[in-house]
Amino acid sequence: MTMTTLTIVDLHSRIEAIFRKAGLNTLQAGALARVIVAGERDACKSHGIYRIEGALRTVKSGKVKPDAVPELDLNEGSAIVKVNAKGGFANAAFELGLPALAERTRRLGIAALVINDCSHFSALWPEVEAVTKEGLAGLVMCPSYATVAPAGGNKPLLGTNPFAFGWPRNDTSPYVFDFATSVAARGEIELHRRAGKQLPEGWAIDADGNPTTDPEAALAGAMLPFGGHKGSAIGTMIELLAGIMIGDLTSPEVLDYLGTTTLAPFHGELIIAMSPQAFAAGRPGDPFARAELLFEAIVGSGARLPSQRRFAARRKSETEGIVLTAVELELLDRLFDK
Ligand code: NDP
Ligand code: PYC
Repeated sequence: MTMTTLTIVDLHSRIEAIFRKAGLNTLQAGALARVIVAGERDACKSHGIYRIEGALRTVKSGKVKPDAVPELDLNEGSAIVKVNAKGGFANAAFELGLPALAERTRRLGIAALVINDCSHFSALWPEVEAVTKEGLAGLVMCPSYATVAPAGGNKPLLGTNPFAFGWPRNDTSPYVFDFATSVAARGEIELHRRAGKQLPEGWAIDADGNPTTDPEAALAGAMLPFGGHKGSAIGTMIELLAGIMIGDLTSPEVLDYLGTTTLAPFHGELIIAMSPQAFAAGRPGDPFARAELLFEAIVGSGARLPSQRRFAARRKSETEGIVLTAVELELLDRLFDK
């Protein structure tokens, strides 16, 4: 297979140009290009360039505003900072709200950023990593659309509801995990379908509620939560906190609103930031030093830390560039010419 290597900057320019040509303003196009390039750079294909087509489809459908300018509500005196995405993509709204979230967290020890009225299709680790760059721990979550059956149920009522956590570390990459609360992200099912590959067992049920390894049948049926009733409960918590509590749509409501899973979901997002020093104040030991002992013990036991694969891929891309297949390059050309 022919492969082409692009620099991170070149790939960013190409993706940004596709979005600008599709009518996105510079705020929206820049933020989307950053997150999609980050997916390719870190070898997270399920949220890389394959997502561009869906984003463009969503623009064309009118279910996202390509020229939205998000609005920040500082909500002074409160621990809750809000950004209304004004119908645009979540990424530009997050970039707008992050400095206020960081400032508020440093002041109060804990604060939250609520994003409302946004279209969201990306991975959460870029956001939780941005929180750790501020020296803060973070939790990020959002609903999606109803494609996951609760454990023991046979109807898709929950989203794939991603959940990410980050802990800052001195002089090294942060501790970050970020996963769908379904067995796998829906993007993974779609990538299996495109590659003509069967799914591993235990990922999905068909429209009649029977276990299936056929990606088509899984897309027509329901995905399963990770960890049985435990993942199901965490997925439900995300519907409550990042849907109902923030006055935004839950996954079934998103599906009703869109009428399809072929467009990027439209809902809200919740980001909670915490200052480890503020929480540990007055207690023995430095929280960051103590965390390092825990990480050392985990790695020393033979396990790897989450995101280590991703950070290794990032280091490689930063030195060697991002390798794309001929099919991926053709996709970029086709999307620009559309
Ligand atoms: P994965 O199962 O691929 O990975 C989940 C996390 O676990 C990663 O942090 C990964 O680190 C880590 N991990 C994997 N294997 C190991 C291991 N052996 N030991 C330690 N850690 C490990 O994630 P999903 O497929 O569930 O989700 C993929 C992406 O999809 C996420 O980024 C999520 O945000 C996104 N998503 C977005 C949605 C949305 O609505 N916007 C909906 C659902 C998912 P590493 O990367 O280093 O392997
Ligand atoms: O991969 O499950 C997923 C997903 C849904 C919305 C965005 N990503």
